[in-house]
Amino acid sequence: MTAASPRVSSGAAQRFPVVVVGAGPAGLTVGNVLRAAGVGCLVLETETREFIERRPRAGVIEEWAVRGLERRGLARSLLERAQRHTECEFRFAGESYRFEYTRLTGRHHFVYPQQCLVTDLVREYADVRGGEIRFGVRDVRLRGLESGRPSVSYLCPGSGERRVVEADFVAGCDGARGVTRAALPAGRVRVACHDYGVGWLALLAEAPPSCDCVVFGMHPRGFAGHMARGPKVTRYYLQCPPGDDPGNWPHERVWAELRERLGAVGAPPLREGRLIERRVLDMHGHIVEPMAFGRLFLAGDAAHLTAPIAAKGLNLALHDAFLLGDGLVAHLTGGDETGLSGYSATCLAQAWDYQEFSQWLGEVYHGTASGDPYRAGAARARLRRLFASPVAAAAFAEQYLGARTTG
Ligand code: RFL
Repeated sequence: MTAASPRVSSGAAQRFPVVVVGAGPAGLTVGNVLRAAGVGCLVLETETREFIERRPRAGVIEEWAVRGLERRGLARSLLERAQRHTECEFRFAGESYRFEYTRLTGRHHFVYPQQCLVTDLVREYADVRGGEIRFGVRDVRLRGLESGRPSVSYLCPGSGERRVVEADFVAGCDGARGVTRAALPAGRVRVACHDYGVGWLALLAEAPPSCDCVVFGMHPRGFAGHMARGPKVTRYYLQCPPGDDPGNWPHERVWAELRERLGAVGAPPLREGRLIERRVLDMHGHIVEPMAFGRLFLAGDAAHLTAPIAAKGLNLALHDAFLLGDGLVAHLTGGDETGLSGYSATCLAQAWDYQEFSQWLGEVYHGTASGDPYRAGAARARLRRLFASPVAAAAFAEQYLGARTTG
């Protein structure tokens, strides 16, 4: 061993039926499903518990996903505390247009901050169902995925020792910047990417919502969005150049742009507040095909990154996690391989459906400010159709609210 290489733990490798890499919504849901069925499981996470329980991200959760959590005993707090949203508003050319999707479909959205869901899922997994989770791990590596005995190793946060854990299966739930995706050999995987060519300045304001629903502003200066996150915190988005520096967006400029882009006749004034998050997200998406290799199954953002345009990423992560959790339980407790063998194809159908809708909606949001009169005209036509054609409205509502397309 060289001086630079970490010490390998002297004890025998530990063994768990499933090692889950990543404690986001996907990994924690898989872990909870496994623990509920009495299946042994270890979750590895690079961050601390405090960090993941405070990391703000998504907020819009689709009704089928909440019902899926509820069926698995994971939605108690969410159902008590989440807001129900029944309509959204489009603002363009100085006018506002309400889109009442619950009236059309009978279904609604739940609004519940992702960090609250993660907090609930960690508590249930670790404190209630007795699942093991190791925080702060470093340099996670996967081996032997094509063998019947894969292993995952990592560096311990305290000692710097490398620990090896053997498993029957590995769930790669480590998000878009994780390591498990890279374990799929280059010749056996295809990554399909889409770059929207724009950035979004993602903002969290310490201010109550300015409207009783989600608002989308299509403006020649760029898209702007308003989404409640709770009674005292609101998420806003401003389209900006990709790679823009958040430092270019001081408080006054942010609120002036939001007022301009979300302005409409009769619209209530924006309720301004301190900006507690300000980051630029480059809008792009990708899908990894297939989502499984040997004993490794990818779930959530590790397999498919969906730009937050249509608020689909968390929902897709839950979709995968339900199927993967159920498939692993069926295999490990009853030898039934059906769920795992169909896992990748079923998840990919759903992921492509949501990617396509995000692309369609992205053009509605960004066409107006594209500088291309053709794209701007087409975006206006899409918007007009939503309010002129009941069939177009029903189709939009179905996709906006989301549904499991398969399974
Ligand atoms: P996550 O949540 O990224 O969790 C992955 C976890 O893995 C850890 N990790 C590792 N652990 C061990 N070893 C490694 N090598 C590791 N590398 C990373 C990470 O620390 C993390 O804890 O992935 P998951 O579980 O797949 O969940 C996906 C969702 O988080 C994501 O799709 C959504 O947040 C996307 N998204 C939205 N989705 C919605 O459905 N509705 C929304 O309203 C919505 N709004 C958003 C969003 C994403 C946003 N950002 C920041 C990209 C708003 C924003 C601003």
